[in-house]
Amino acid sequence: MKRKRRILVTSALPYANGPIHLGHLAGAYLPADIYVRYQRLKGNDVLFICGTDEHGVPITITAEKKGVSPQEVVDYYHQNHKEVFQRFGISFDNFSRTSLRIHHRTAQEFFLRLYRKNLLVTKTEQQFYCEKCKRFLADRYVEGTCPYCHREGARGDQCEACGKWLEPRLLVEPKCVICGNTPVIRDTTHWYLPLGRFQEQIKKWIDTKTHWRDNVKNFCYGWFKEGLEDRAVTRDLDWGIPVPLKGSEGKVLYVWFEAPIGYISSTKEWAKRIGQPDRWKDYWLNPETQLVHFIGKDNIVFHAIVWPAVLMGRGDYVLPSDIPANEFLNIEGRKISTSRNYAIWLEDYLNKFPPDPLRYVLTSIAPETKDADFSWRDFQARYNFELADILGNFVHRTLTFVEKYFSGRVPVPGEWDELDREALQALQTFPQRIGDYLDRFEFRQAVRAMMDLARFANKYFNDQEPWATRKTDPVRCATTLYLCLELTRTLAVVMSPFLPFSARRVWQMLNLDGDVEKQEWDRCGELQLRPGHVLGRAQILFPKIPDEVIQREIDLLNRIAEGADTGETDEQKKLLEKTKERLMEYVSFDDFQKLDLRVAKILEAERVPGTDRLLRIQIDLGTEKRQIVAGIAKAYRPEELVGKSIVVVANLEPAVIRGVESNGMLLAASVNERISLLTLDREIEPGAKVK
Ligand code: B3M
Ligand code: ZN
Repeated sequence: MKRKRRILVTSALPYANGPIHLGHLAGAYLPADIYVRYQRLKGNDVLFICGTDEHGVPITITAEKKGVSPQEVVDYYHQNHKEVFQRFGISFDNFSRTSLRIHHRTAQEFFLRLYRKNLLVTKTEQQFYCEKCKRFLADRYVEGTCPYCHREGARGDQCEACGKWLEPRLLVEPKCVICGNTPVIRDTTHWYLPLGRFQEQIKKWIDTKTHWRDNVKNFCYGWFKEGLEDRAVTRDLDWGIPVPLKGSEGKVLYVWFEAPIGYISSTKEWAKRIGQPDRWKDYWLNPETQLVHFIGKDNIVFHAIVWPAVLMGRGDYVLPSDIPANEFLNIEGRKISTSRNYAIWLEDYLNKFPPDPLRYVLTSIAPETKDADFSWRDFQARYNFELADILGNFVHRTLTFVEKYFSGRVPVPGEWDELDREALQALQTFPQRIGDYLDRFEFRQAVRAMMDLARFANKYFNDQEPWATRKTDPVRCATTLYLCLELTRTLAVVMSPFLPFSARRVWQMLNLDGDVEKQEWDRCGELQLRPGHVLGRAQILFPKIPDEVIQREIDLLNRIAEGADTGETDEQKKLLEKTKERLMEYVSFDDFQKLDLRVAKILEAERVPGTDRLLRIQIDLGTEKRQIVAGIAKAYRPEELVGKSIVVVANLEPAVIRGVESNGMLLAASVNERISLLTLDREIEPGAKVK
């Protein structure tokens, strides 16, 4: 038996100050989730840790700009991140938050430990101070021109253009971001981590990391070349973790000092939750633990240099074994810009499409070694021509063939021929090959190898011509379909890290016991199906996405790029709504008039396959016929709807719900699970306006 490895995987703690977009996913979350799901299937002891980063200037600035408290901002986004990650299938073992007491204590304890070991230096230095706002301008509170690359818009802590980490007072032409005033210089005292003292040790340690990605190593060597300097680990702010020393009122720990400690606090919270409060030590205080930090490239210096220095200074904690940092993701050839809302927000995506297609595409184009570009056309092509035409098609043709000609039971195989032996070989070798890529964090290659197995399977099906052998050589045909079903089963297992939702559906279609997620990766290529086993029903895994649907997404991005649409997500609007609600309870008549409410007659209704809530409804709107999807299947049977006159919002932006296009929304009243459709008091023709 191979020994179980103990692996602690973290994803960068997202700032709880804005929604999650595709760039975040591609950088720190999706690859981590794929890796973790794979390691679980390998039977390794893996723990997946994350949580929201709730301190620091990004949060307070967002709060000030929106006119709400920092607490409201982080409460909202913590919940929001938790939900969207879950909907996207990111399988954290624990999703914590840095505002918890357990984290405050852990971070303060780290600070004190370093302080007592004389590893923190006190210095009085000059900082920008805004006389109008009456405060020191920490980090992003001040903006100006970068002293190194001379580009404008550099923030106090970092220049995004050249990536340099800045000392705020070096900014040229500084401005307070809140009031726009030019700040003055004042003295303030802070604690500094003398990174220079750790340089040799860190460099030696990184020298041993021969397997790290070049981008990460080169970045670090760049820093060593310039020489590491003292870095302040405290700030003058009132939002954050108080410095645990006397006479340090008004000072908090620098967010980048405490946030990585959040990985430890989150592990502690997990251990408590499972009722084994000391279990976190098995990971953090165990030199055998493989500690893997998934991050975006803008976080490299903090994870590969500052954080290891803190851990080395502290002693007895495990150091990171791998830091697979990803480059950036662009959208339709442009840089993502959260301030201009040029992004694709995960929540918006999930309101229109299922998670797996995006998981597939983002992995196929993963920005592993260089920046990557996401485009909707490419998304559609990869979805339609790979997921649907190759993987989905193979599963579907296999299952429908068996349904039709073997009454839905696993056939009895005969002797293997040459092609069968190739299939057996593929079953044996592919899981290993895909796994090797994943172990090396080569996700693009891994997902391609997964698709190659599906490609191979299709070719095997074609070459064996079961539609012909069915009549000429039934045993040959049975053998072929037996192996196709085995290929389907193996595919379900190896696709599950990438496409967990679809893998589960394949498992159901095969009507197999247990969870696909609980299978053994190393044995998933062995023949396991019992002849005679009754299969489930074949379903279409990936219904094609039509051009219009994609065009709408492209148009939306273009409008945002041209400044014609704010591009704000539903949830950003909600947060604003929440604040507005208190001030304004009325909507204007103009606003009401924007809704195009119409009478519609229901022509047909049917369940959306694979859901228990959704109906696909064809309606007559007088001038046109349309399809809408409505979540009323628990309250209405399709038959009882036909012929009813209802009210719909005719100009609601179309959406794809569970792969089905919906062009409008019907109105219904609901209390908890009870639903009552709005119908009409007296007959009136479809298309009549409701006002
Ligand atoms: N909150 C920065 C970011 O979202 C950040 C990471 C913390 S990881 C300890 O880019
Ligand atoms: Zn100011």
